[in-house]
Amino acid sequence: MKKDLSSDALEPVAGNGLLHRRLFLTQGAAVLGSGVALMTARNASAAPLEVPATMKTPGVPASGYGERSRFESKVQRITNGAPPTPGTGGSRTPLEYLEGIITPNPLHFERHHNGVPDIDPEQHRVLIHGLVERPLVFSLDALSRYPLVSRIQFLECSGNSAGMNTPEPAQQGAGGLHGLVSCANWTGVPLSILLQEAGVKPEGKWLLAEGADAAGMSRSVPLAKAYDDAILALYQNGERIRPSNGYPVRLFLPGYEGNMNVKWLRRIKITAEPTMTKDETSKYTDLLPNGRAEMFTFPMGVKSVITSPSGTQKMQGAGLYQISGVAWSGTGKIRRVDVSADRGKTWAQAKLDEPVLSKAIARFRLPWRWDGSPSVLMSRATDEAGNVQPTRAKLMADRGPNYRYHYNAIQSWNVTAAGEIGNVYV
Ligand SMILES: Nc1nc2c(c(=O)[nH]1)N[C@H]1C(S)=C(S)[C@@H](COP(=O)(O)O)O[C@H]1N2
Ligand SMILES: [Mo]
Repeated sequence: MKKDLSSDALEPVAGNGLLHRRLFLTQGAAVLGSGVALMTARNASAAPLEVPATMKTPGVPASGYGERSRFESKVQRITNGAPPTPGTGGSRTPLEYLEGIITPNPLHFERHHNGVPDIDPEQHRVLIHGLVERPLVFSLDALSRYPLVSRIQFLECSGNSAGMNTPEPAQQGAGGLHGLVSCANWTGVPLSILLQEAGVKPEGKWLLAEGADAAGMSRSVPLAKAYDDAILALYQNGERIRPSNGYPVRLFLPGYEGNMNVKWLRRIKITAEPTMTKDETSKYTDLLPNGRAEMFTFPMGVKSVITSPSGTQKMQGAGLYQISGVAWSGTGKIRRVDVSADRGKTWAQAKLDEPVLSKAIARFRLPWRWDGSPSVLMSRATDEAGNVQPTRAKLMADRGPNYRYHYNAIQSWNVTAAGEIGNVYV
């Protein structure tokens, strides 16, 4: 039976004013517009709008390479002060300023171990050697002639959200805390094609990937991943990869921890065993409470964060809000995201924007009528394999006080009666 939206659509479905996600369907949106003052549009007065100056003089001409509006210049990648050594460190995606699922290239997060090399694509070569029948060397031109594949997928540093293990919650926004994740349309050559051409010997089980930066950053990757969905990426959101993201070619391993996605790729060596490079033994290992350490944690866990409203922002008074955020999983698609406004006591299922893609960021939304009282907002993602994002308390209890890498716990935003929003541990 068809439900009459106007009669019950504004009944909360979970504690503290969470409304049903169907309000975002066309009919529901009309209810929102008519039945409730959205408080965003002011009543129009009878007088016509003034003719603005932009209608009286021609605008600037077309340009060779586009710029955003000068009024958007505050939207910047986030850096936490100068790094200890020039070239190390990185910058985070300002998640709270973005919408949809794609990270614009100039705002894709960066992580460099020894700066961004200035590589001439004419001179650059990629070597495939080691346990192969035919060692091969590729120019960029040669690589571009293979059949290309294009996929929208996220990339996340395994050190993302490591700031969540401080004793007191750091007061930063969504990007400052969790912005070592981005999502782009990556286009490149399937690595499987190149490996078949080189002819991997039966003993070959792993590969070593090495970058052409001053860090000589290198990681071991199981060959199963290389044959599955690994690509040598040449394009990022339709244009050549940015220097900071690996120009002219990077290894892209969908869903795997950021570090393995070797930028400025120059060499792939087929090996029987992992090489145990400095980059995989000195970092990215998780020391557990029982004294054992886990290494080679490859797929990133299921995770989400509410980006609006979120830390450092301010509520604009009681009324109707749209909760919006991002969710992703290194295992596959996001199946659902649930949202709580009462510190996790009750939950309501959020609407997921289409398309929901495998190993990509998914955008979720839920209407919320805030009554102006103190609240705690949380989002909990579930992926198609049934993995559920854990609470921070559970994750830290299971993984112990040293846990920093691969942090994927539920983020909680505290909302005070004054409308201040802050990071809180739950
Ligand atoms: N050659 C090389 N590859 C690299 C790195 C590096 O410093 N050098 N940083 C790694 C780390 S730790 C991460 S999280 C990702 C970051 O990719 P991005 O800078 O494109 O976001 O690249 C990885 N690949
Ligand atoms: Mo990283």
